[in-house]
Amino acid sequence: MNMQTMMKPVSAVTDDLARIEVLAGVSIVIPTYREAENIPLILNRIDQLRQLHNLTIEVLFMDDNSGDGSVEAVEAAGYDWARIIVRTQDRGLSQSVIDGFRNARYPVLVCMDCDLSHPVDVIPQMVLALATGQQFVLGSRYVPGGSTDDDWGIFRYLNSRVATWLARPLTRVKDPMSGFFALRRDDFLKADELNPVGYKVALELIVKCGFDNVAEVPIHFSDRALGESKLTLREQLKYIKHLRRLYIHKFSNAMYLLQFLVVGASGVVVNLATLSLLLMAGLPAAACLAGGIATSVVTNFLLNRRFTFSYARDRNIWKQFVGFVTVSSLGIAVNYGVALSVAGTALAQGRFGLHMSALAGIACGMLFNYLGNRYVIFRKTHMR
Ligand SMILES: Nc1nc2c(ncn2[C@@H]2O[C@H](COP(=O)(O)OP(=O)(O)OP(=O)(O)O)[C@@H](O)[C@H]2O)c(=O)[nH]1
Ligand SMILES: [Mg+2]
Repeated sequence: MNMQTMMKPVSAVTDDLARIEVLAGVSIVIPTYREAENIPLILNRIDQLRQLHNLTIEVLFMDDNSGDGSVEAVEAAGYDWARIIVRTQDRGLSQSVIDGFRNARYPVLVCMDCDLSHPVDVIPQMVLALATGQQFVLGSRYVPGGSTDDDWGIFRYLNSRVATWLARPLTRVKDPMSGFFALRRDDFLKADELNPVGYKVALELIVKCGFDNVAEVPIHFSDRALGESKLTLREQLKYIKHLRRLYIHKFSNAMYLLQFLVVGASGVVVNLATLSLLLMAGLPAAACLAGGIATSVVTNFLLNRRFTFSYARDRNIWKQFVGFVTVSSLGIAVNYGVALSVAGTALAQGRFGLHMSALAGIACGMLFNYLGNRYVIFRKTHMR
């Protein structure tokens, strides 16, 4: 759901906020790494907001041991509602935020960056949205009224858009990559086990808390003026790993099947490539077909163990291999038998005759596996 900017006067917003006692008190969690220069600036902005709306707030800087004067900067600001927690283990942006939420004391949790990219003045709107039934509120760049600084290059824009598009099956919101969001502490505490990697903590929470009512408040996202970006290519690659975890969480069985099919498809390529190599080495057709099958069985096994069924990776690999081959053996036998028979016919006389035979074998082996499972092993029973 998209929330347009509410054109209410400041005093009306303050009154609205005062009425929602259940949500009295906002904990603002700010993950930091080397942001000493920005700390006084953001505290100053938050203080102005606090006074304007008479807000009860606390600010928690979750710092990954920057050692750049961040601790001193928080102390020097002298606000009794701001503190900094220096973390020395399990470093990372998402982990810091989750840690901060666990340490927060108020019923509303807000997360924002320290580099002044996120406008603090939409925080009241976020709190009001939570009070009117929304479960999660994003500060969004991609809803009407939202924007980014003009000097975003095409690469940065595309990067952000592709990342959002990859998350579409997980959530329909327009800006799930945003680092600026609010939710209720109670809902956070009920979340399924959280294990994000990288930067996308809002996406993690939307998926793991199973939120349906997500509001997006338009924001203008300003580029950082001071300090350095920590968003490296390595961080971005972690996103793929994070997505895989979230897809498995949301689509469990379908994801296992999908990965199994992708591995199966890779097996076809391995089979045909091996076949070509053995043919070039001058081996007889029967050996080439057998070699292709054997190699693909091994790569299929290794890839399924590493990706499809990675939860069982710590068990004995040899036992698993024997089990895998046993389960697939009838299909393998059919594959080999059909490939050999086709190879012996006139069909296999052309340039890629043996490859066609191998493909015929693969198709029949797969069909056999499927039919065997569907009508024998997992058949439906009829009860009278
Ligand atoms: N605790 C902690 N905070 C981090 C870490 N990496 C980044 N941050 C903080 O997370 C926020 C977002 O990081 P940024 O470097 O601004 O990432 P970005 O906004 O995607 O990219 P730029 O704005 O271009 O720099 C900032 O407040 C950082 O200080 C980390 O490893 N640990
Ligand atoms: Mg930033």
